Amino acid sequence: MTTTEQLRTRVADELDRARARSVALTDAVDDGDLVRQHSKLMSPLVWDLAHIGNQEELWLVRDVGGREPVRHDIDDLYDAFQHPRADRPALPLLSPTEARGYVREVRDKVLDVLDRSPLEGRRLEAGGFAFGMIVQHEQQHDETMLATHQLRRGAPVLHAPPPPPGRALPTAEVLIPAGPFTMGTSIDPWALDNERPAHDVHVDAFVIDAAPVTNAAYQAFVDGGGYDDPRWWSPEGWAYRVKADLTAPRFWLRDGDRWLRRRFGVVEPIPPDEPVVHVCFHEAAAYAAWAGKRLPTEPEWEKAARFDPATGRSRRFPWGDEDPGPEHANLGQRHLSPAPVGAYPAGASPAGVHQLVGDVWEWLDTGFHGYPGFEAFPYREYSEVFFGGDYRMLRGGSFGTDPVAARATFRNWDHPIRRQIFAGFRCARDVSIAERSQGAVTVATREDGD
Ligand code: AVJ
Ligand code: FE
Repeated sequence: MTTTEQLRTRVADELDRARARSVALTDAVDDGDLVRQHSKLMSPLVWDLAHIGNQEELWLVRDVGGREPVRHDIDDLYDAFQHPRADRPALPLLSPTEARGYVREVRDKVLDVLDRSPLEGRRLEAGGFAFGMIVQHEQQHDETMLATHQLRRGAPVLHAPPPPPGRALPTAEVLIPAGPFTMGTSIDPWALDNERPAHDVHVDAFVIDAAPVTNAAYQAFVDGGGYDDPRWWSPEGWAYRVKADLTAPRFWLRDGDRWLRRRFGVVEPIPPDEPVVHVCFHEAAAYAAWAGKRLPTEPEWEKAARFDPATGRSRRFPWGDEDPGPEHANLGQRHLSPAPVGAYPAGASPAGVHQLVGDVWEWLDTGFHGYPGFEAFPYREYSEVFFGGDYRMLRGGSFGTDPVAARATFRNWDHPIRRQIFAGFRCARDVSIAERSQGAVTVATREDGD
């Protein structure tokens, strides 16, 4: 088989995998549930489904394929910029049956377009980029639909085995020595525009938690009055904490003197060793201040996740360049919760930082901007129009993120008040003078030993 034929097969497999997930998420509920709005923050599931098909039609049927529109009359309905999520249920949307027929018709044409594409030459087609972009788009909406399922009331309809057990980590924190590293990528063929280009960034020495903050650790903050003490909160965070009457992570329920949580329709005790999830940026930053730490910056996170001190180069993933397997990370909705800390020793970075990829998106203390040399491609509305807005970066993906959109260069962002996403965090801090010299000794020793 030629390389082009291998790529064609890979693209077809990825398209199939994404579609199987979209179908499972939408077949899990009845038609009434598909058209209902489960939260003002979310679209009806049937909007996501037809929007997935419409994006696929725009880029793969019309642009790459040069074909006639399948349904030119619905572009406006499924343009996310035309209608805020809260207004979408009132639109004359395709019915569930029509939406299913529409995405099937588009997909049939796309498989034909794929058969005829050279997968090289034109930038949109080279390396299968447009197909990869559309696969990632569908998987991102599948994660959004999973968040809608979490918001939905009623009996559980999604099922998955529990995550693997955790185990104790050798250290709670890891020191990352000062120095430059390569951030972003210019070579990953399916990397989106905001991950490009690769560029060198100097990062001062810092200390980062070896694992995300757990429910038990976060509960100490809650039970210790953290939500009642403005000292820990930024002025903006405190204003939101008061306005929204935040008292604990979203989906936590007080039951006498203990806490429970609701997770995809199941009410259960909160597992102490799992990363906390469904906290907003302000809650994450308040916890970090209470703990005497801070949130990492985006360059710090990416350096912790990608920098290989033995070679000086940046990896695709903390464990190396291989695609994620079930031993590396909790991704792809294989489980319906984060996994306990220590569950993925094979996924740790060279420095010993665990669970950077998978489990929970991690809030970072950095806004959304383009890298030096950024160029919008193929459309400004994916990234560029959000630069400089009221957003904070999120990295690493969650248990609901597919591996195809979980590269260590992948960038996500959201408003700092959002809690319905599968987001948690880990803390970082500056290094003390004593640690700085200790860190230098550790690095020198390692280099001497090589
Ligand atoms: C990158 C996750 C913020 O869901 O709004 C989906 C991805 N862009 N359709 C979002 C996206 C267009 C985007 N995030
Ligand atoms: Fe979209």
